[in-house]
Amino acid sequence: MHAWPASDVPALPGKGRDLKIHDTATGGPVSLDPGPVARIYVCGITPYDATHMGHAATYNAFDLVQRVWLDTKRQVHYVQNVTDVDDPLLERAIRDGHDWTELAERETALFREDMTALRMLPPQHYIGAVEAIPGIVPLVERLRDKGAAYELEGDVYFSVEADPHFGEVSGLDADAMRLLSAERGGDPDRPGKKNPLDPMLWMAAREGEPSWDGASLGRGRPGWHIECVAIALDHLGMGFDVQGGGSDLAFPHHEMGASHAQALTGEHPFAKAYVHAGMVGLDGEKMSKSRGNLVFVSKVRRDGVDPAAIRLALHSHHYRSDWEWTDQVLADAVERLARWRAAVSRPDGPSADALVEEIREALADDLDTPSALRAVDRWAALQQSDGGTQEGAPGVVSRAVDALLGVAL
Ligand code: 5CA
Ligand code: ZN
Repeated sequence: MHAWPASDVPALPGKGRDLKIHDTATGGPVSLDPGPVARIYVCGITPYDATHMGHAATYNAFDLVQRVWLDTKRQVHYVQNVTDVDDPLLERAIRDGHDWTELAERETALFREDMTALRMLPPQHYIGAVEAIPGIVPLVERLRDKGAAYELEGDVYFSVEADPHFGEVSGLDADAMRLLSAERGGDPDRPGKKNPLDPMLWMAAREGEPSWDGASLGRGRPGWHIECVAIALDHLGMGFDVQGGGSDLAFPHHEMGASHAQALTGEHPFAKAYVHAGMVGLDGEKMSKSRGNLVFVSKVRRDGVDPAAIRLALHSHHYRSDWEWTDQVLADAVERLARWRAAVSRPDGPSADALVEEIREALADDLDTPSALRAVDRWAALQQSDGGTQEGAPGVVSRAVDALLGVAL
């Protein structure tokens, strides 16, 4: 699939700091030490009801990871998927009487538009589940041949016991895993499974549902976790730097994905850090497709809000916290954007050197955007009170805010 156009990332004077980021698996901050090419996989949307502010907040966090890396003069190799065939997508298409491929295409197109408007950097490889099927089938066959997968009434399941590291990503106990598995696409109560947590790798063709040639697996369609594993291994390989997504993906999705890959290759780890963004809520509940309490980026854009203000609204909370989308969050961001724009509109102002370092320091410290915003606020306030006459300083601030925060002033 094609991704979306990249917005310009201005080069800044000096060099940024190395990123320290919270890793779910170790439960603490890790100093990432990527090579000259940093590698990141971020789970993409299931294309319906996109793009809501929860999605946008999660992609915002991983866009910042890349901006910090780019500022350290590294290249970034970024891969993202689109889950363009899966139970919830098919159910939605049936509910609304739409063709599932058209629904997926339309929603993916809208996501691309939203990402472009928000100046999120595009992945180099943007891969749909359907197009990944030819790569998924041999992985499932290999898992089965290694004894890490088994068949149940034509479906193929992964055996969680095949990976000695199973459980290390989420750190959850068996009861918690079982509950989350039932909530998030698993089938712990299906009779005949070796372990209730075992996830499906390949689902045999069902009447009236799309299916593909699965070679020795028979016709069917892929399970969810193996989709991301196949795409990540194909384009990044084992031991890439960051596996990203919202906190609802830690278990089972990222846990299972890591185990699939580790059982397949015998290597550990799948990713050096598992990074999870908090959940954005609306009216006291997690913003979710199933509840339908959604605020769409496209709707807010249509209402005339500058996408840069949406971006600032996303930055106003730390990526790891759970937070509420409210009208006030957006109104504050609109006001802040106007203040910043006024401050950079003059040819001179207070020195920008310290500010650039403050933004760099805040972001390198587990993407602390609230601190970064406060630093720019202080500079803008100083500008307002005529606190400096350095020529060109506003231009430096503008470029730094664009390069590091993805906000065009
Ligand atoms: N296609 C899969 C990943 S392979 C999927 O989870 N798709 S999704 O459309 O449901 O979610 C896309 C991303 O947005 C995921 O990283 C998910 O964790 C994140 N997300 C979903 N809802 C929210 C929310 N309310 N707040 C923050 N992030 C969210
Ligand atoms: Zn995924």
